[in-house]
Amino acid sequence: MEFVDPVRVVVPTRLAQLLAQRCTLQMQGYQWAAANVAAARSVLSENAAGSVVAELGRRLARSAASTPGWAIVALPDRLGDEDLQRAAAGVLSLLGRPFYSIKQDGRLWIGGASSPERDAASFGGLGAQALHVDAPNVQRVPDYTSLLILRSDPAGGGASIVGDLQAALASLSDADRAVLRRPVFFEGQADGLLGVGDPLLPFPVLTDAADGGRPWIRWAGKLLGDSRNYDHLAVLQRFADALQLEARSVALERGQLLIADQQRIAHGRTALGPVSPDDAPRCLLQAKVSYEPDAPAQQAASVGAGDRDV
Ligand SMILES: O=C(O)CCC(=O)C(=O)O
Ligand SMILES: [Fe+2]
Repeated sequence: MEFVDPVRVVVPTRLAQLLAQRCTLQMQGYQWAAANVAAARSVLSENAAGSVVAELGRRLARSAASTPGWAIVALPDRLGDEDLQRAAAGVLSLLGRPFYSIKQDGRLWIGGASSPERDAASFGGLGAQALHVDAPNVQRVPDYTSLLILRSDPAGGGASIVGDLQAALASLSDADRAVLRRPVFFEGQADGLLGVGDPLLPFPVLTDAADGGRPWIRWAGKLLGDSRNYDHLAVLQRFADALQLEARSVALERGQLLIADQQRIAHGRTALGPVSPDDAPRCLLQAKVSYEPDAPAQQAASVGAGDRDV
């Protein structure tokens, strides 16, 4: 797998501090409170934030044809943990409405320190995690997912992996695609999730877009290990192999926020290193975003596209 050192979208300290001052972690149900979204967008429409908005739009806007579909946003690592969460939520609001799909004390940012007590391949576990989209088994897959690193793995493991789902799909035969369109696939459970519609089990891996846009690809590496999918194992394996060719690994530091458009990009991680009693473990948080076409970074990209056409 290729290791990449991508360009990071840098949020200047003053801007991050302003976001942390003007926003809270207050929720409205499972969504970040509307007052927070408004406050964040207001801070980011001034204060020389134009390049952050434009850069995020260039990497992540849905309307832009050839964007990578993922970004790493670098917030100042000396901000406190809560300020990082507020500032990161503000950045997410450039793409849509931040929310949580898994209720964990009603917090926007779920997760915490990694632990050997968790299942190795799960959130907060110590093992590798195969490429996947979060919540593939629901009616409305979260549009964007994000991971905020509060502490990287002291043993040097736990790199993030991203893989381009659409590129992998493009390399498959029509016959394989036809199999993936069948609503027969199983992965995990989806009870009690918020903001994502009802559970969809079984589900089609591939759902074409009604409007000719990008299809949804409900992918999780764990599909390969579920005996309910064994009739279609060969096709799943071909997709997994194609996706692996697209996989890139990136090492994230404290204050860095990985954002992935789940319509385009699957994510995962490499295994963490051995846990040591002398070091605090890796600590990371996760929040989702539902796409809003009028969000500032979505708009910035459409303006840019129009400019180029003229
Ligand atoms: O630990 C990580 O880096 C990724 C975790 C994740 O993507 C998940 O649990 O869904
Ligand atoms: Fe995930």
